[in-house]
Amino acid sequence: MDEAGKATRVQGDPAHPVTRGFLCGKVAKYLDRVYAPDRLLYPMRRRKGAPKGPGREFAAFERISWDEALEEIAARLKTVSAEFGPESILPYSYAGSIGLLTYGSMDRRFFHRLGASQLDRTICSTTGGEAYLSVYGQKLGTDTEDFRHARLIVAWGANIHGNNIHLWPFVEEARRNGAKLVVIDPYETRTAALADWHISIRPGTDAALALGMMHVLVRDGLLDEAYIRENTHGFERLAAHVKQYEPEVVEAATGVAAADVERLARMYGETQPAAIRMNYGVQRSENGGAAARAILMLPALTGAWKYRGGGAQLSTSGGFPWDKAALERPDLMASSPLGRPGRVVNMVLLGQALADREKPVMAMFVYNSNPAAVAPDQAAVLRGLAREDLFTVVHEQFLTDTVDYADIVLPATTFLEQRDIQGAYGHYYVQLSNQAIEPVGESRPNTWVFAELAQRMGFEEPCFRDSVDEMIRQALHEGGKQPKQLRGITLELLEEHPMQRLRGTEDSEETGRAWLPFAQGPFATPSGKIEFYSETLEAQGLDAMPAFYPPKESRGGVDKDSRYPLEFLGRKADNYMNSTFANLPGHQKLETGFNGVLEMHPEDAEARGIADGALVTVWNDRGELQLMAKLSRRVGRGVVAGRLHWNKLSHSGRNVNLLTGQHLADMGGGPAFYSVLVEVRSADSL
Ligand SMILES: Nc1nc2c(c(=O)[nH]1)N[C@H]1C(S)=C(S)[C@@H](COP(=O)(O)OP(=O)(O)OC[C@H]3O[C@@H](n4cnc5c(=O)[nH]c(N)nc54)[C@H](O)[C@@H]3O)O[C@H]1N2
Ligand SMILES: Nc1nc2c(c(=O)[nH]1)N[C@H]1C(S)=C(S)[C@@H](COP(=O)(O)OP(=O)(O)OC[C@H]3O[C@@H](n4cnc5c(=O)[nH]c(N)nc54)[C@H](O)[C@@H]3O)O[C@H]1N2
Ligand SMILES: [Mo]
Repeated sequence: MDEAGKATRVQGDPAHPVTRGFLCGKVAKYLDRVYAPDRLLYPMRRRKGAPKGPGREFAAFERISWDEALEEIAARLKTVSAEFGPESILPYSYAGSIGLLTYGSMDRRFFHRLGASQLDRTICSTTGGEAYLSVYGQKLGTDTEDFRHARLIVAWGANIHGNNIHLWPFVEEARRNGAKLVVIDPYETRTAALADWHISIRPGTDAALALGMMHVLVRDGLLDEAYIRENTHGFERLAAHVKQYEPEVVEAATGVAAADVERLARMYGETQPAAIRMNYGVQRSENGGAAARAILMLPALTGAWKYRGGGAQLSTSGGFPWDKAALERPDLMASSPLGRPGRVVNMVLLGQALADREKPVMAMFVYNSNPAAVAPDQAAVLRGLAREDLFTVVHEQFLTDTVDYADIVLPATTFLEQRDIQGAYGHYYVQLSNQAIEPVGESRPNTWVFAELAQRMGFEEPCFRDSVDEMIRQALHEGGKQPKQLRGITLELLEEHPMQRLRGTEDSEETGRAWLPFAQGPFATPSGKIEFYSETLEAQGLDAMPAFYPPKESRGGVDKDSRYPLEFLGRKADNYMNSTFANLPGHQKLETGFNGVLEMHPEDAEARGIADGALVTVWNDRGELQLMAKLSRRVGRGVVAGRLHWNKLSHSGRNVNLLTGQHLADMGGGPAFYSVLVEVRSADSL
């Protein structure tokens, strides 16, 4: 920080055991964001007569004071609630700056007390999350720091180098000691390009590959029988079930040669420790829950969990037993005008929700999210956001695609301008994230905004006056019985030592033995074991054991003669965070060569008379998008790929989510961003 209180440098903490002082390229340039000339600095109101939608940027708005903004919002929410019922108010938020309080605390209290619709936050991880819980009962996984001990690492739908760079040094360390890295991805990511073996799989067919691997493991006895006997449920039925997934059957489904299925299974079954890094790529698919379940069962068959550096990691978030009830206060729903919990709206189905006339959404409050760019079926979403009878508030750092549709815009702080507490989904440390600088301009944190609004709504519960520090203490169960993982972790301790390992996840000092999450039971599942067979899912009408069905919207799907023969991957950019950073020149420069581009296999391009660099139209029933063709063997035949960006910075004013749909995955209500069919033509042909 300089004398004027301006931050001058963002750096990693060299003492952090996972990140060890280095930052990803996006955050290393974070000050570009904090002090960007186009940052939102004060509240604004849409000018009378200025239509909703892109094009006018700041000219669409006039500056107002916080008082005016909050008064107007409170007044509008009261009228909407009185006229249409409180459930016609919809909060819309996702991760934003990822701190616990910023993610969900005062905001949840506010909407619970209001009686608003509840948002089901499914857009990222709920499909895989439910899959994980159905098998293991808790979202724990191989410690990031332990990947260095692996002899085999399988990155399964996980772009480690692009999206999860802090794991990469541990992968490199393992490889220096002789480990092999295998990547299973329909796209040749940076990770795949660096791997020992890239298996290019047809999108949405991972369940077949995992079941085929099980087939080989069972057939050839590459199993840890003692581990299976002691720790798992339903093995006999699983063994019978996987007989049908012969390598040739798997080849036909996945495009992975039968010999490669054999080789992968043998490699996996014969190498210990073997670690699978699954990220959320696999589960963004119609059949994604089943695929995640099947993959996650592999280490239970080989007993990989017994070895340091073995097992699997999807997320470690289940290790953090925050007091969510104290933070979010769901009990307040009972004292709302509704007197009961509000209806639940799946955030993936925003387009539908905004078009619903029976149970209309009349006011929407967006924070921590940019749905105009990140939600699927963009045409439906934008149609909804453009409704003149919808009152929209957006709390943001920048004039995003969503802000273009706002009635009231509120400026938000960045993580440097507020205090928060953080868990993780790739490690096991609780962290205090301190405020480094004063809020820039008139920006304010989420917690402040909802506390202020609560006062203006006349909410009298004392919890609406809780300070940030009080909420941090509540999250830690301070003053109550702390769960063993958080025992002794208090705000005072964090102020002194801002990073605390979750208790009980440390290696034993006495025996020197490693802490391993699933080396033995009991497990938090109904049977107390790892569930190959799930009676719980069966009772819900789902498959008791994972099975493969080709996604309906895929080349192998029901509509084989589809007018749309190409599978489309609308992927994340390596240098943005979903849509965050996409507006910053420095980040755009890093992404050079990929902005507004459609990657296409040369043979698919040739068949359509498309040359490298040509402007092409990519379309399906949901819309059409103009992109620049980039002929590339990063994608296989039959697959094309584009990347997330801001709509208004894209050639046709729309991004890849114009092509994605509101169809859901098989579990958890998650999106099927990667089950999308399209056709491509040269933009000047008809
Ligand atoms: N640079 C960067 N880092 C990020 C983000 C970002 O936007 N940019 N986003 C953050 C967020 S919110 C998340 S959730 C994580 C997600 O991190 P990841 O889960 O790694 O994210 P994705 O890029 O969605 O998916 C990973 C890979 O899955 C591949 N894939 C698509 N379909 C299939 C399939 O059917 N089978 C298989 N095997 N692979 C498939 C994609 O091509 C992609 O390379 O990353 C975080 N980190
Ligand atoms: N096609 C396609 N679509 C996808 C994905 C994909 O891979 N492909 N990935 C999906 C995934 S995994 C995810 S997680 C979602 C992410 O979707 P979003 O959560 O909407 O993610 P971002 O695009 O990063 O937008 C977050 C916004 O919050 C703002 N923000 C940051 N911090 C704060 C804060 O403290 N307060 C407030 N009020 N605002 C803040 C940022 O400025 C940013 O504009 O996108 C999904 N959409
Ligand atoms: Mo995500």
